[in-house]
Amino acid sequence: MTSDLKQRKYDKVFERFDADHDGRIDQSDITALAEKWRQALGATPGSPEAARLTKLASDMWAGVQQHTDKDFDSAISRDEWAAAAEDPQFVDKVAVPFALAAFDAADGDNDGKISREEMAQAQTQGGMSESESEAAFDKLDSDHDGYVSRKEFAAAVKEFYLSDDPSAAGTELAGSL
Ligand SMILES: [Ca+2]
Ligand SMILES: [Ca+2]
Ligand SMILES: [Ca+2]
Ligand SMILES: [Ca+2]
Repeated sequence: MTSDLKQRKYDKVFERFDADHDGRIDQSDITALAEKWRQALGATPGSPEAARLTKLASDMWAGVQQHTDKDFDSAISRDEWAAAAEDPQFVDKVAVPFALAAFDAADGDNDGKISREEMAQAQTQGGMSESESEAAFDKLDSDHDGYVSRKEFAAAVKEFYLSDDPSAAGTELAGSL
């Protein structure tokens, strides 16, 4: 049973990834996603950092398609997305990998953690204000060690998808990555 809040969250995520708004997520949207990350993080086109972001996006896309693209047309339709969202494995197999790719993109120094600076750079370029980015960081850094770990981030993503509480930490992600 999918609540209205969950349905809205799933719809919002679909719309975020469907960059050209044609109602399907396909390779062109993933290319646009990698380009958005590249601009947000200030990587030069053709640089190793830009190549790293492109690879992150395509690896994630390959994994996500396996669990969503049931008719093998290399695109996720809204119906396929809605069907996948009903699968108990959706969060682990689709939503978390999608979100962790964005996490790894923001982790510019590749130490497996997001510092306050890395978060600010990724998010303020993405349209978040500095204070919104600070607030999101504080919620995500649940052990308050000054870094958001992959584990903390994955936990927040799961909370975002599975919780019906609009004030849960993961809900911050809806306005961020
Ligand atoms: Ca599209
Ligand atoms: Ca399809
Ligand atoms: Ca880092
Ligand atoms: Ca932490």
